Amino acid sequence: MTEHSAGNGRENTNIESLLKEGRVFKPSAAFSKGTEVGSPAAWEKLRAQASKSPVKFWEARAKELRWEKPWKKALDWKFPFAKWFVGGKLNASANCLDRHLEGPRANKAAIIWEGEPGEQRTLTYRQLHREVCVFANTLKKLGIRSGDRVAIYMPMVPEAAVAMLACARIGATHSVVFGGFSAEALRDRIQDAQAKAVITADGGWRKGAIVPLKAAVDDALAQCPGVETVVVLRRCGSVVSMKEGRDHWWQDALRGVGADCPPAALDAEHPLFILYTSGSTGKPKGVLHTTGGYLTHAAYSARLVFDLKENDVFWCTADIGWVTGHSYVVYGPLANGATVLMYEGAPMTPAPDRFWDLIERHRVTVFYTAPTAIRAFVRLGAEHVRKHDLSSLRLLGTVGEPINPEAWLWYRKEVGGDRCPIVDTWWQTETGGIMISPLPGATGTKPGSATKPLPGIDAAVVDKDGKPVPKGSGGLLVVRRPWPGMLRTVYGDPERYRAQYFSQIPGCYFTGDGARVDKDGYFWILGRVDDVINVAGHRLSTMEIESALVGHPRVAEAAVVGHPDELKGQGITAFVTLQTGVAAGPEMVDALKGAVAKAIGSIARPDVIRFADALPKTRSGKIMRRLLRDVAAGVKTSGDTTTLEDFAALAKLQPVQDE
Ligand code: 7RM
Repeated sequence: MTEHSAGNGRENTNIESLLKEGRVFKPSAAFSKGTEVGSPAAWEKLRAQASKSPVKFWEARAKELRWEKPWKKALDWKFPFAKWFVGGKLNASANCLDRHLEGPRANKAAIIWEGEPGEQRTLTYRQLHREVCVFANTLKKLGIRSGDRVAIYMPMVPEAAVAMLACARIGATHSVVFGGFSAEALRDRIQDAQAKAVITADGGWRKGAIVPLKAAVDDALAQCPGVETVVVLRRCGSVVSMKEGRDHWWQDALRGVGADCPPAALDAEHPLFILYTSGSTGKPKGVLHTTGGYLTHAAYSARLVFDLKENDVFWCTADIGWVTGHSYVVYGPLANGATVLMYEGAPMTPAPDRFWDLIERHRVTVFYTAPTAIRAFVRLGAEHVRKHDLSSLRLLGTVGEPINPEAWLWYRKEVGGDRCPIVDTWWQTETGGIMISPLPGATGTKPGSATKPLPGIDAAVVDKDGKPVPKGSGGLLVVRRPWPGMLRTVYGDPERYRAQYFSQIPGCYFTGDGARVDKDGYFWILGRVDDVINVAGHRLSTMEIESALVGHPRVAEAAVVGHPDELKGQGITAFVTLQTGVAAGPEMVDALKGAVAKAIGSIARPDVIRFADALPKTRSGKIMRRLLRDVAAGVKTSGDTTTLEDFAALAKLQPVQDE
């Protein structure tokens, strides 16, 4: 099967002809009727308004939030540093909680949660508010103050959202670290953010086993003297060690703590969170987001793109350790007073129909997931989906990587019953919220295209000089004007912020993605043009993996590239040169994979390790990645190889059988 085929041959033929037709899927009149932006004309009106006076447009969106004090200046733009809603004061947790307690939403479900083993809990807005207030007071009691950084390393349980919102309530900046990251990755992030406290759990359930989160925290903290306080949620009941004076059980710490906790009135530019993401160079970057602009963008995009209504049950399957979990599990939907479903565990546990079972039982109406998950479901077969009544669904979404049209069409037919629009949403950790996406009641969709920039977002495809490329040609995806949800800096490293995002294309924010725009103005994302690879929707830096490999005492040199993978989008191939005299073999393969998992986490474990006597290099000593990518993809090498320092190197590359 090629990367872009799925299902049986007959289905494929139909899909092929369907794609050739260039069919546009228009929203049904019934769907459009109930939406805020319900026609191409309404969309165009909004877009025109936004491009005529973008700052005014965003001010109107910001006014939909609750402010303690109005701003004096909507945008202060000193390239490449932006400040939005300067002088304004607000609190993100008050916008997500207190605001909804005044009307009928008070007793509406905010979070419906299901643990992997099957436990269920529902927290109304009033209950969630109370939990956040008590926990915020607990953090204060433990010495956490406004401006402190707090690392959150939690499973997908309601307390993860409580921890984030409690930090936001008192002005502590949270830095959520994905629970799948290793102790070393956690340590690096804690150190870089200079976190003073860590909020974690004894463990979390995944694939029927306990992920030992607290043990990883203990390992990490051996090298983080700055951490004074650890709060540990008792989730699994597993045995963990507790360090006297430093570690506190969550459930014990909040005993006797009151629920009266007025939200701190914070500057619009107060740092709300840091989230680490992989870039093309060096260690992960701490992407910094602030309060007013981020929340404006998250709330506006959640409402328009997901068409959130009072009766919706919105399920975004992302972990809170990723930006998608920040913006579309927590801040975006809760700012809109929506009901979110939160699920702790793996999609195939205990059976391949777990997701569909969840949708059926909780009557999920809007479902947002990753193409890699959809491809895994395609492979398992539609019978698991068909066992369930998914008639509650009315809208589907995807995020994280390009979706191949076959998976898109399967999603639409098998999950959406041919009745639900699909929103393919393009955005990044750095952008804070969705940037390019259909509006479901207005935009005709083409399978595989994220369609058009949201009103207010000035995205374009340009060449290296920043000049727009002709329609239909590939180029670099940039954003030409600041937007409220944009990152403000790389934490502690403004120069890196400038170099990474604002120095490559004159006057623009550079996304790192390639794209093309078709004759109808639709954007087609072509993937990363830098050394970032996208494995199952997870962003990984080839350099980080390389540095984990060369950290092994027997490794002389390593080069990591992505190869096409039917399921994960990209897989990881590592080319390794060992120290002289070290034998390559299966033990070495295991040792190296283990070294990467230890340094970063299992998500970064290479699929294939290939040993070489020498890596192919240019005269200036640069590893020829393009060539290695071709080798890894199993295709004949193309292009010019005359700059190869060692022609023999290519011939010597030996595949080592894997798994
Ligand atoms: C939200 C998120 C960002 C990178 C981005 C792209 C890729 C994300 C899409 C997509 C094609 C999409 N944040 N990407 N969404 N590619 N179509 N709809 O994923 O920071 O982790 O990754 O993901 O390459 O630059 S992220």
